[in-house]
Amino acid sequence: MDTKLEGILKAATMGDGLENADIRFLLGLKKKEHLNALFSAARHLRRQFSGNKIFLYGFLYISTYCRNNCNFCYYRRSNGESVRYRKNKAEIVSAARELAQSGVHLIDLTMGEDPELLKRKGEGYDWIVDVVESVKAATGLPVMISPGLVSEDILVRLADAGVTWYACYQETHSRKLFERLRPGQNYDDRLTVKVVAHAQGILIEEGLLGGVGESSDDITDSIDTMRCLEADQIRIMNFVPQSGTPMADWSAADPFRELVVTAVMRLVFPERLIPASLDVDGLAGLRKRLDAGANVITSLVPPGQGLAGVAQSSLDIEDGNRTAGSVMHILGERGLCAASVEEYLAWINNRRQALGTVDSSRRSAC
Ligand code: SAM
Ligand code: MD0
Ligand code: SF4
Repeated sequence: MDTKLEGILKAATMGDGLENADIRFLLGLKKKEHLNALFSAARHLRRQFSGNKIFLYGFLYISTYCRNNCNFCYYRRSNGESVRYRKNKAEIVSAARELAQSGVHLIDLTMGEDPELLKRKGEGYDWIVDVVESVKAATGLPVMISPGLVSEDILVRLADAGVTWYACYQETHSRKLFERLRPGQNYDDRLTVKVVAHAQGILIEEGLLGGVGESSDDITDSIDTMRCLEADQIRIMNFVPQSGTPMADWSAADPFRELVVTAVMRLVFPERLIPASLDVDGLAGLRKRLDAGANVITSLVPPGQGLAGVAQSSLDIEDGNRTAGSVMHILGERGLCAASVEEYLAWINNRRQALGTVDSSRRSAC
């Protein structure tokens, strides 16, 4: 193996972390033998910090209406082709219960920035807060909310309602690329809202899009920002072109982009949560994402309820291939197993204690 690569991986597995120059070097790996060494180092660190335990996240896209026009997104305001629905509280609670009974550790409530809710201002958010409280009461599980950009007073109300996670992905930390992806949206607002959520005691997930024109320097900058934010869960999802959108004719991302960045994230953040999402390549994409060091399986969607995914709005959902039951044999093949809910709650508590010791003023400078 290349001696430089060997040195970087050895230092990372010894817990010495990675310099930005090391990250750029790893992002440029092409040889199968070198990539396999990177993935093996990522799995070594996952084993060291989380054993063989994998967390499972249920996913409910509760409203697919959105006021924004993100160029990569199937549910962008002006896409006449996209499937639009708004689930009511009873439907959401029932689906959440089914997910909880299937063995997931968390319920992720995701939505577009729904104009119907937003025009009702505080009352619209009353509904979201009520849904969070009802899902928590019905399942006893931690809840992640992914509603897009929200104001500080809404985050305070969500924290009071007991929400555990806030997911709001920057996609990129290149302002130029951000504007191309999320035209008309404010880069700083979307970054700062995560700092505000953290200050409210809500754990945050930061996420990137892969294959949208980002450079290795862009990804290195993103990883630096994730360090600065002290993001508790970090991810990259390969971009999936969507019909009816300005990026429909883009070629799909290099499959290795998501895997290499996932493995590099594992080397930089050995103790954090890093998803293997079923929302990009479905169940068929799970093995390689686990082999790259992921320790959470996300986007588990109950069939038969008219629920959609994000990047893959329908893949593997109605045939029941995005359920906790459908991933167990793959975990077994890899010598992995689903964690218990208690182990997931322990991870959250440990993370909160670790955060308590971090100088939070640093984060506002990210
Ligand atoms: N509306 C909320 C928001 O924008 O934060 C939540 C919706 S969903 C969780 C939004 C995320 O899904 C985006 O931030 C992006 O990272 C991911 N996503 C959306 N469309 C995608 C696509 N075509 N390919 C890959 N990821 C996509
Ligand atoms: C996933 N489809 O985990 C979901 C979604 C939003 N918090 C998560 C992108 O892949
Ligand atoms: Fe709306 Fe979120 Fe899609 Fe952007 S990514 S169009 S904010 S649902």
